Amino acid sequence: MTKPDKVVWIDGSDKQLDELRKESLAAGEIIALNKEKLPDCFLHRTAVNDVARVEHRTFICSRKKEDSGPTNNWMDPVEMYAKLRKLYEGAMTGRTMYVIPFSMTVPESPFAKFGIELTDSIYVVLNMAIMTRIGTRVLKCLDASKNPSDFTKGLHAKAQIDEENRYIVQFPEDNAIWSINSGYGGNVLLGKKCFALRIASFLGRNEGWMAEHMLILGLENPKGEVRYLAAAFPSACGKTNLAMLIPPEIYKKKGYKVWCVGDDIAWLRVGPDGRLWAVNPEAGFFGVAPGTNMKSNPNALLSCQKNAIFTNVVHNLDDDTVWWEGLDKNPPKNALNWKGEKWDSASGVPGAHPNSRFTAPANQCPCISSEFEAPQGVPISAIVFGGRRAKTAPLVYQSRDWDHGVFVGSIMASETTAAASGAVGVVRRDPMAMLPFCGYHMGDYFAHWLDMGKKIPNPPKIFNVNWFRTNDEGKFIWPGYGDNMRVLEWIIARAFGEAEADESPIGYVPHPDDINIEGLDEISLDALKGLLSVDKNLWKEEVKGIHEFYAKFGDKLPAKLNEELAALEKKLG
Ligand code: OXD
Ligand code: MN
Repeated sequence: MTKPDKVVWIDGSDKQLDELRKESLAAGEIIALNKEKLPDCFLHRTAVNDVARVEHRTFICSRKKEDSGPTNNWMDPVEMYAKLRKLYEGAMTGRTMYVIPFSMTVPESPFAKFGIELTDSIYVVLNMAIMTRIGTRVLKCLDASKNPSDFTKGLHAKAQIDEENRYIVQFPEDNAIWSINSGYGGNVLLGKKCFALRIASFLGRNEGWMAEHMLILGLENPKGEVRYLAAAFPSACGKTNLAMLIPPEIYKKKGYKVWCVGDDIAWLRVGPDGRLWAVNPEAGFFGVAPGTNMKSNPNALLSCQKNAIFTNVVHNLDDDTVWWEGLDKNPPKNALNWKGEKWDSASGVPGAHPNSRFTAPANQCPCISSEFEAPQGVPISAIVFGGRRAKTAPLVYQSRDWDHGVFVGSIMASETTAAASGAVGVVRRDPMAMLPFCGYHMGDYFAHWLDMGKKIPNPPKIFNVNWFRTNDEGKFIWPGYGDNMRVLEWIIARAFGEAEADESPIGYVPHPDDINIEGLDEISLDALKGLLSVDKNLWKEEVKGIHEFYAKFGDKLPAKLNEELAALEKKLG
């Protein structure tokens, strides 16, 4: 259909990848960076009209519309295939098609799922080589696999990068992904959002497991025990930062450490011991560059100092390094912006695109967990949901049980703008942070969560956090970053029955004394009390919003969630 001039199988060898880098350099698709300062790093610029995921052009083409649900775009698969075939027809003429066998999680893991991505972009091959396991090693495991649903077919063509004909389409019943007219990561690295979330969430429901938009981290205590949690936050709420958190000095002195298992996606299954076990299906980080610096996330920055690909950042021409807003206070003088134009930092126009990215191998992260590639994954003791709320949600609360926890996840919301002087931003409901990534009807997805609760003899405890409460001047009250460790400590202690809590209408909240604020000068006990308080009037307003949101799902909304909402209303009085 695509009629490439040449077909190249990707074997995953360094030799082949090196040759592809050379070809990509010669074609001007990537730019080599400073060999001493950023060894084996490259810069890429996407087309200016192709810089982010395109939710309005993303489709879940299940055979029946009601299986896609009210939160996804849908088109009849027969119609969609016909429409796309026309666009793919001859799209690779004059180009090479690369055949990338890839695996999500280590191919030898019993949880591994495999895919082939066909693409006409070397940039995609080079990124997939960082973000997934690729090549001959994968083909061997794919050959040995007996389950047809272990294999997903991915097709990507850049075509003309035409916005009007850009489609990111999942066909869940066919295990197929077709992406066309984009070259931007989230749309074209098919292992990530398209497969590991949209297709995998559908497979997980059929097979009794879960694919979630969650980071995974291990918290090591001074006794050397490591306890794991998984946390879901909407895009741009600091998941990568939390996954690689550096504990405050007082914790470091006592011997606490945080280990990163994953920063974006978790696949969760019930283990033989009755606990929920998580693997990170990815092999790398595709992180947002702006705002990443030695204070906000040194581990992320250190991860991308070699073998990394930078997309849409500033190019410092003096020494062939890269820069972005928030990296440091010294923007380069002689530089090109993300569009490749001469750039003057004094102009006030940002040099890097706000969604510019680094792609970096996870095993380069200084705090990568020793269990990062453990085939069975890590046992999860706590699940944490969170969003950006200026007022309503307290710093942390715990659900009463699994079903109530599912309710808490289902009402997740994040504000699109920071609040100023008491005015709150626009709330977008993003259940379990899966709004753009659920590969089937969200009402069925809630039902699957409730079902899973019955299948996990020893389920993790479920929590909600909000690092983003603001004061009357609109300033964040909680310092965030490394100090989030103080909240994680309480969460993990609660998960093991080692900490106290008070009851509130929305769930259990810590008593202010239960959160350690030693060495945290900017937060008084009074401020902490405020952060943990539950304002019944705000929550009554919240309930109205939840009713409206739930109405979307009609009779697909599990009765249990309506009961939880009614119970909340009653508790609020
Ligand atoms: C991401 C996202 O890129 O959630 O991880 O958008
Ligand atoms: Mn994400």
